[in-house]
Amino acid sequence: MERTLVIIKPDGVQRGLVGEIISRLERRGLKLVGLKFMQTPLPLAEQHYAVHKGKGFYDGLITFITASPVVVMAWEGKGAIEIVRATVGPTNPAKAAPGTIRADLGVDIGRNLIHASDGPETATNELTLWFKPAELVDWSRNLEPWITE
Ligand code: IDP
Ligand code: MG
Repeated sequence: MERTLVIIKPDGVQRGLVGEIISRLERRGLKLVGLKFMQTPLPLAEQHYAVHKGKGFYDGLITFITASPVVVMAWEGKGAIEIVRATVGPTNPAKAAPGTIRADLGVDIGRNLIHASDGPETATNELTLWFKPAELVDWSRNLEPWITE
């Protein structure tokens, strides 16, 4: 079953939106398989956003993501990566469709509340970067047949 990494960024934690964001992913039918609250060490932030190094927003992004604690999660489900990205919405909340997390809860591209892996390879790499194997939990939900055919 597919797994994806989701981070509630410092703005989501500071604004008290942790419950709201988790609730939206839970209600979508995805299964939580990893969860932790942490202050992001600088080297981890730099590794996570290595692909953006050299871009104009990079320094601000690193300062922002390490400024305050984050909630790091692993979510599992059929097509979880795409489903989470669609639930989150596009990078810029100003351009996101209402109904998405970024549109409903945010206004600014530099404060877009949430990170979600953008593909299978990224998901695998990011889950390995943020979680030790033992921190990801295999468990079964009795209602699974009522969510996925
Ligand atoms: P994504 O989070 O939707 O995958 P990416 O393009 O991978 O978007 O960018 C990573 C993060 O960098 C964004 O979520 C946002 O926090 C930040 N970012 C991207 N573009 C800009 C920008 O133009 N200004 C400020 N921050 C940006
Ligand atoms: Mg990205």
